[in-house]
Amino acid sequence: MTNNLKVKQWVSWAADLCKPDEVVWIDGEGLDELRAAALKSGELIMLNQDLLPGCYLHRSAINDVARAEDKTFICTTDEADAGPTNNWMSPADMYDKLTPLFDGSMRGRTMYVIPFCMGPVGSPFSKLGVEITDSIYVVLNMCIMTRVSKDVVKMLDGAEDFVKCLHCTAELDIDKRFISHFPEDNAIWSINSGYGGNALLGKKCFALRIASYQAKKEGWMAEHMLIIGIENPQGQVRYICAAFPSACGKTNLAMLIPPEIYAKKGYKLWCVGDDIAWLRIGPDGRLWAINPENGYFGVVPGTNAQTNPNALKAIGTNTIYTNVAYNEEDGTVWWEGLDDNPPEKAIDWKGNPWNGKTSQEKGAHPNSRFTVPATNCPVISPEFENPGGVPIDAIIFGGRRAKTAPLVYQARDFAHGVFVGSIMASETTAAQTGAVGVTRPDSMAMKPFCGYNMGDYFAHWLEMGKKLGDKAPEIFNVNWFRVDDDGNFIWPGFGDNLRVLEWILARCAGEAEAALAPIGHMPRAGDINIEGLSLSAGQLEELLSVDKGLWQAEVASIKEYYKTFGDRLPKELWDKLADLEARLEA
Ligand code: OXD
Ligand code: MN
Repeated sequence: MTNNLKVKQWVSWAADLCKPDEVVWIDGEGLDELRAAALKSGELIMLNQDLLPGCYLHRSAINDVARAEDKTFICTTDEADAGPTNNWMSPADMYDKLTPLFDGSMRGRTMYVIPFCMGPVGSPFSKLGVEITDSIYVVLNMCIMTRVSKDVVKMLDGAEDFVKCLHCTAELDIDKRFISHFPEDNAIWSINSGYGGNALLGKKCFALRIASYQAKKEGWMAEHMLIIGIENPQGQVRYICAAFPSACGKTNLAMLIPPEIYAKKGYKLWCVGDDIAWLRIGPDGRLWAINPENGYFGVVPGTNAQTNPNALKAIGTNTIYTNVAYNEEDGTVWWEGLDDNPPEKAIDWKGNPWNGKTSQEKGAHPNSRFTVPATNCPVISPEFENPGGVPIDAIIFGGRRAKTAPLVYQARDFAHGVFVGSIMASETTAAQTGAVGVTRPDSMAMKPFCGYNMGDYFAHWLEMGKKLGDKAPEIFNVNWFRVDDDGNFIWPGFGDNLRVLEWILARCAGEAEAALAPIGHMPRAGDINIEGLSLSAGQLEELLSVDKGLWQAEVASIKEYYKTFGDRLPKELWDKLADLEARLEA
């Protein structure tokens, strides 16, 4: 328990409202007792401790398996401050709506209070939060995904500011599910969901939505980006941030294994983070990044010894699996894309008997997840805990686009890069509820996560670029998901993405050639190393081709998208769009 009067008052206010039987403070110790209670209640299932030490399985409610964007709100006094990409309700109306739902919601249950730190303890980048929840699953996940310790409690004692995160699983009633953010009050209220992105409030809710609002006010950036270091054969490590929409391979890229020809030369990859970056201008005027999280909450299906061997190693110990299949024969887990040998005697993610050899149903939900400590990653960067973060050479944007975007292109300058990020679009995935495979705008991969008007967010990016001046990172766009006329992915992806990163870093160092295309600088086919790949020169040409007709249609849809921001869209972006249109016509 803390000495911080503000925290104590807020916790006692929440206890008066939710009326739990008891209040338990969490400082990262004594978690075995909580695990034992969760095993007893069935909230957790113990996996084979010889094969998967410290690993457990959780099955969520069937209606609660992904982020609920239609139930996610940004509650600002002025509707225009939430902008056209967010659902909005006034703070007063939302508090009125939610207070009766929270009233007595923890009767007969325990209220857990979790002080947590986003970012390395003691880092000038880091921020504190306190999550109140009635779910042991949430407590155990928060203790992996954020820093929870006695040191954090001590930090909280003297803290002026903390984010108030109130969560209750309640009845898991989908019609009463709300994930509400109050940026002006530093507060989050989430009810009727236990899914990670809706309930682990340090993650999307705080580290992106509330933090992006704080970042705009305080002059830094909170982004949906992985952070990696690439070590060259001379032992120099250079860092890249990359923004991709949910379930588009960020965790795979963050832990990639260099292809053999690169590994032999001595290239190595270091993972700083797989999902979120907080970026500040450092004393040297460059952009520096930390990963505010302490673990990975990754998509399980498709993870295997080829796609992500490092993740597979990481999730062999101390991992919470959510919604994968349970192998009754040996007490392990299985998911689609793990191997060709699904168990015959198993339980699927819904809790039903399942035979992986004969069943038509999936054993694991497409958005089933692992929660694993960052330090489990075999290629965790030695800089992971560095309070000053790492300096960023390049920022990459990327979506899932079947045809339009080429494998890679480079923005002409930082402001043009802001334009490139703003026009990002991607096909939806299972990480959010709703239809999968629908192309929608997803500027900077932040559409579901920006806690304020995205027009103002673009202006903030442009402003940061001006402050960074000639120290600004170079900006690129990549697309690993181009398909041929038969619908097959052309680019091999995974570890081979390093080939594209090599060109990107060479461009940053002024060591690689490019051709100027209407959309930006592009490698010529010979500039990407395809040695050892079964990719023909023709296929590489196709990957790098820019179809004018498709881009002209793209310009038309960007115009419609931009119009939704009205006068909050910076004029500079309209100018860049006009410029693109003119270049396409030229
Ligand atoms: C995630 C997401 O869980 O983006 O990281 O949905
Ligand atoms: Mn994400």
